[in-house]
Amino acid sequence: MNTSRMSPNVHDSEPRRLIVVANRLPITLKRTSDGWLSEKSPGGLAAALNPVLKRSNGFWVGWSGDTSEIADDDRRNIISRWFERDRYVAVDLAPDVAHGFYEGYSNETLWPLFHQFPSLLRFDQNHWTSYVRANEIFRDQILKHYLPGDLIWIHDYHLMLLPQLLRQALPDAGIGFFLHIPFPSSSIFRILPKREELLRGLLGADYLAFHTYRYLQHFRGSILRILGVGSQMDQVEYGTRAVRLEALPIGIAPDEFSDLLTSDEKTKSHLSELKKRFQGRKLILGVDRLDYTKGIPERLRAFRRLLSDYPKWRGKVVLVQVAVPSRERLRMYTRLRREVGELVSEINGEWGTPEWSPIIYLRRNLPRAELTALYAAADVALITALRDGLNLVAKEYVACKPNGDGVLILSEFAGAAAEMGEAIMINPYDEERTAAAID
Ligand code: ADQ
Repeated sequence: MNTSRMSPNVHDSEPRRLIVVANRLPITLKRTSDGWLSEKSPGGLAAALNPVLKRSNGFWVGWSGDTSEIADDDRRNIISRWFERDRYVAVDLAPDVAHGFYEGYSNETLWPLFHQFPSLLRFDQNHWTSYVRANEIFRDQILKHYLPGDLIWIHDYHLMLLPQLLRQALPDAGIGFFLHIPFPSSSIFRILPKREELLRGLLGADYLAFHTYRYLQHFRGSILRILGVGSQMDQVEYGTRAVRLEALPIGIAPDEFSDLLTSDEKTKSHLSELKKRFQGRKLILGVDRLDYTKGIPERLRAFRRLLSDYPKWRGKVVLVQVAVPSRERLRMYTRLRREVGELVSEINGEWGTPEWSPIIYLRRNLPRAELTALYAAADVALITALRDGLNLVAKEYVACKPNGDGVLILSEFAGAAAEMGEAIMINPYDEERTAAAID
């Protein structure tokens, strides 16, 4: 994102300090029997933002993942080292606040509703109270470090009240907000208890960005129907302020993948192993967080359909499904994990032979080198999200296929479909046609 767009009077020669705010820091604090352990978890956002943070002398505010509430010297020292070395500011959340905020309102209320699964929505007043409290704790931590002229850039659905909370304290601050998940249509959004509070929370920003125009339009529809606030395509007049609106799909750094493929020995050796192993067979790849929005059971059933309806593919095709467990404290996620495990063994049991397993299932996080080699080796990337803000896997796959020798099969319900019109589009609920698309 070009941060200068948040405010018209930014000079490129003097970058304003950027304060990135996200639910989690790209580092985790863990208590072990020997004391405290810091573990970096470099995701795409961290890789993209760390250089910008350094250049602007800014910092990143987020939760450390630790709720132990033990304020000993070692813990304090680690956290102050994070700030000095990495420019990371840790937000501390007590266990009950963290649970109600993260597992509760964020992931049992907002996540299912924003992905259009209203029947999965669970609302609990205590979770809401924790969500408000957590957003206030984030505000307080930012206010301790804020200097006039700083740009505050808030990420995602965990922090939808924060723009307004900050606006009340800092009427002139530049505040941007980016939503990484879909914004649902107003007919779905209005189901949400506390819908007015969330919309007012967002309108505290002076810059709001979404992955697609469709989400932006849904937001405009919601503020009109729920708050009676009209808007233009790219702007809302709210009170005495203007809030800019923009569709800005997130990108990846393609060089990070192509560099590994051309210059990293580990990646190259994984790739040649894979090529040897799958010689004479087509390799289909699925890569996801284990989340019900990603349509993994639907993908497995479409693959089963391919094997039953197109016998020529038996023994000739392998689906490698890599799924990293997530949010395992929520029942929906443990249920999904069981369902996926059962489907994989059913399909392998039904169609496999002593020489061939139709599905290889890896339920873990893969190191970048292995993931990149898999992307490069795959003949097809199969993305069957039932709803997805964007889907970075689609872009990562294409980045690993510089010669165009792969096929992207992409759900029309992933935000990436709005940008990647050359993919083969599928409706993941339509098993028969998804199988035909794979064929
Ligand atoms: P996610 O729901 O996490 O992101 P996605 O965009 O696909 O979904 O990003 C997942 C990332 O994790 C990718 O970079 C992928 O390489 C990596 N990953 C997934 N499984 C992995 C595995 N088993 N091993 C290693 N790496 C793995 C949210 C929204 C998306 C939106 C992004 C960015 O839900 O819609 O695209 O934020 O805004």
